Amino acid sequence: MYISKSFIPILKDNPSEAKIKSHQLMLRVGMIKQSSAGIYSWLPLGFKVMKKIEKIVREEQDKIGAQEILMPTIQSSEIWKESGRYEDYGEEMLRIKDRQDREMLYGPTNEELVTDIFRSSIKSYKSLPQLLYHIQWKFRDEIRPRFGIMRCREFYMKDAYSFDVSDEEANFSYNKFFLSYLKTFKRLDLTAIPMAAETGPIGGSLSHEFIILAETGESKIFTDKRVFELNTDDAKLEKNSLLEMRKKYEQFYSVTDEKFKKDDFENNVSEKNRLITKGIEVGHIFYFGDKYSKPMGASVDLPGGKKDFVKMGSYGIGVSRLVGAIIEAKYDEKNEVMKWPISVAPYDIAIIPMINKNDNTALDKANKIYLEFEKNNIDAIVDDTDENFSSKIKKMNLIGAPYQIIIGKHTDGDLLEFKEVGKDTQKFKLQAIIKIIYEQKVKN
Ligand code: P5A
Repeated sequence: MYISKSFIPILKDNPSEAKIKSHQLMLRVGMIKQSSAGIYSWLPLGFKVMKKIEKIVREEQDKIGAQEILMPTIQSSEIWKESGRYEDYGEEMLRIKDRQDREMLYGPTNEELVTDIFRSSIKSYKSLPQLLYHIQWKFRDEIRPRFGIMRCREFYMKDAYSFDVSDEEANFSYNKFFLSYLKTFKRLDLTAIPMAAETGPIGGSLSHEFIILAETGESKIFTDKRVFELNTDDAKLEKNSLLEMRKKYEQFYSVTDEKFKKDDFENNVSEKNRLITKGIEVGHIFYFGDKYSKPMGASVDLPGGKKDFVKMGSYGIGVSRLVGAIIEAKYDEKNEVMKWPISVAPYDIAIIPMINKNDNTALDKANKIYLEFEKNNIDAIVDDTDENFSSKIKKMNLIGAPYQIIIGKHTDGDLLEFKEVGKDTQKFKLQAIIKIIYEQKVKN
C-alpha cells in the first residue's frame, strides 16, 4: 500500500474526547470512526488488524474441534421467553418490533439460539460432544459506553457453546476452551491470566475471566504473581492432561474483585507475591449445566434408554475489544510509538524514502523493494508523499508496522537501513530482511 492512495486519515494531535491510549491511537490513525454513541465504523487500518485477530481466534477454535457456524444478529423473543431470560436481561437488550408487531431483539449473546439449533437436530448421546462457535456482531445497550471499542454497544465477539452428556464430559469441554484461550492470547503476544469470576446474566456455577494487565482496565484483580510464570507447553488435548493444566493455574490465587475475599488472599499468597492491579477482560468462559437445556427441552437419549438434558457451557472472546487491548499493552504513548505484534500487524514493514524535489532515486528504490516484498508475501506500506522526513517517521510510528526501512542519505549500494521498532538501526541486504520477517511470520 502507498500512503498517497491509502485511506488512513491521520490526525495531527490526540483527540480530546479519548481518555485512554487505545482510544487515542485508534482515532488518531483512523482505525475507527464513531457513528453514534458506542457504535463504530471500522476503517481499513483497524479492520485489517481485527480480521487478523479473528483469523487467529478461528484457527485456535478449529484446533480443539469446534465447528464454525453463523447465527443471525436479529433473534426472536420467543426462545428468550422459553429460557426465562427475556425479562431478566433488562435494559441492555435492544428490543425491536417488526412490521407484524413481533417482538425481536438484537442478540447480546446466543445461548438460546444455539440451544434451539441443537435441540432440533441432535437426539442421541452418540453425537456428543458438540462444540459450535460463531464470530458475529453483538449489541448491548450499555448504560455508559466508553473507551472507544473497549466498552461499546455494538461489538464483535467469538462465542462458542459446548453440549455434553455429563458433568465430567462438560468439564473436559470447558478445559479445551481454557487451553485454546491461553494459546490464542499467546499468539497475540498477550499474557492473559484466567481468573475465577462471577457469572452474571449468563449464569452457572463455574466461570473464568481471561484478563490482561493494564492500568486503564475496568476489572480490579487480586493475584499471585507466580501465575505469570506458567505456560501451557506441556498440555495435551486429553482429559487428564487438561485437568493437570487447570490445577496448575488454580493453585495460585487469582480472582476479580467480585470474588475477592481478603482472608483467602492473605492466607494463600505471601506478601511478596501479592499483586493488586487492574486489567482488561478479553475473554470469559462459563459452565452452566442445564440452565438453558432444561427449560428449552434440549435432551438426548442415554445408553440405558433414559433421557437427560445436555450439559452446556459458553465461551466468549471480545474480538473487537482485543484490538484495543493489544494497543494498551504495546503502545508507548510518551514517545508515540506503536509496535504491533507481527501476527496481527496491519503492515509487516514500513518503507520510508526521503524524497527530494526533482530526484526520484529514493522513491524508485522504494518501489523496487516494495515489489520484492510483494513477491515474498510481505505486506509493506510505503510513504510516497513529499512530506518531510520527521513527519514521515512520526506517521509510521503511529501506524505501527513492527519493522522499518529508511531510504536516505546513508543508503549505499545494496545495504539498507533496517530497523525493528524500538531497537537500533542496522544495515542489511534486502534478502536478509526478507528472511528475518519471513521467519518471524512463520513463528506466529
Ligand atoms: C460467553 C459467550 C458471554 O456473553 N455468552 C457467549 C457468554 N460472555 S461475556 O463475558 O458477556 O462477553 C464475552 C466477551 O465479550 C467482550 N465484551 C465486550 N467488548 C466490547 N464492548 C462490550 N460492551 C463488551 N461486552 C463484552 C469481552 O471481551 C467479554 O469477555
